[in-house]
Amino acid sequence: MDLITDKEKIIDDLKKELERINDLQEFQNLKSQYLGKKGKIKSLMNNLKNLDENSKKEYGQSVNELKNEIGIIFNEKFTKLIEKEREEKEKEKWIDVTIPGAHRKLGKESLITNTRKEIEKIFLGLGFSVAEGPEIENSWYNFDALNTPQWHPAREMQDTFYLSTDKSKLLRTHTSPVQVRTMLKNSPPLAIISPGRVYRKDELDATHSPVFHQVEGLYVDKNVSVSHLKMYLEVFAQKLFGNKVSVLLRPSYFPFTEPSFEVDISCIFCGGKGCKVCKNSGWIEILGAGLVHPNVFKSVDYDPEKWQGFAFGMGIERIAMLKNNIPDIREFYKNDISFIENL
Ligand code: FA5
Repeated sequence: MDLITDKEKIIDDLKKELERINDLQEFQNLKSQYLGKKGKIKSLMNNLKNLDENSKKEYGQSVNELKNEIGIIFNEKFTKLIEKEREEKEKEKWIDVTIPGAHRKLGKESLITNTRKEIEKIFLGLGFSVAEGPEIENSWYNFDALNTPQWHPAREMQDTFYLSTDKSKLLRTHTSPVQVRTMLKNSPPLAIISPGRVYRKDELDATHSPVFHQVEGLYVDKNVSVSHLKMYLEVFAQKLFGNKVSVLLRPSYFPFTEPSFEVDISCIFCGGKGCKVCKNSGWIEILGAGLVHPNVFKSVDYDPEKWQGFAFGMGIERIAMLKNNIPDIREFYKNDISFIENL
């Protein structure tokens, strides 16, 4: 047997076979075909017994050399396969940091919050501070202390959600009870605004909602008159709607103010000439106001001979509708994404 010729062929064949191998399982199978118990090297060794003593040593050495060479070839391939496997795993984990990120839609402030903040900012700039009160209110704060005892017909002006059969607990119908709470806690003079949610048994339509938001204003000092009220409201309206806006006070009635007014601004759509929005009157109503009634001062232990004040209350939704040309209050509560996005 010419082992040298055989050796070259064996190595050639092995290299060709290894070229085709791509995974470790196939590699192990091939390795045992060469180096395993029943492998090629083993069967070459088995030939030893047929050789005479002189040839045995040389043959044995030659097979061992072949075995070592094959071992080196398998080790080289093994290193390549392991490297290939590592690269593949790396590729699976690879992140392309240059790909633009997925666009996440960011939420934005609701128009009601936005309008509330705008109103707050104006009054904070005029020296007012912000006060808050509870939405579940005691009827004394919501009505009695505001000169509206239980027998008073004005209680019917605001259709109330009562929370107890004796009508002592209710959902506040306006932000005016915060006036009472603030005056009970603080001595005059004071200037506050109070934003918040209010509730009324009103049918939902284009301009009414059973839940809506108001901003209350209260100013108490000595010698306060209607001209102070008008001046503050004019500054407010001009900051909110523009310098050309003028303010009109129309006589009205609220039990907690005397005199009382409905306050209009000149129509922001036609400049006062008359249009569909202002029903050709040239004026748009934005809030209720008046001088604090002496009985309200008495219920919080302020001396009405010494102190005067003005108060006002506006609906935030109505202001936001005017400013943003929204024809229907129900838009605020529909959660229609195109309405929200376009604001
Ligand atoms: C009041 O609630 C008085 N507390 C305001 C006030 C305060 C007057 C201090 C004098 C002194 P009125 O009921 O008019 O007033 O409501 C005030 C504003 O709330 C209205 O001008 C309107 O803009 C808004 N409003 C009233 N009812 C609703 C409703 N159902 N849905 C949305 N907005 C409403």
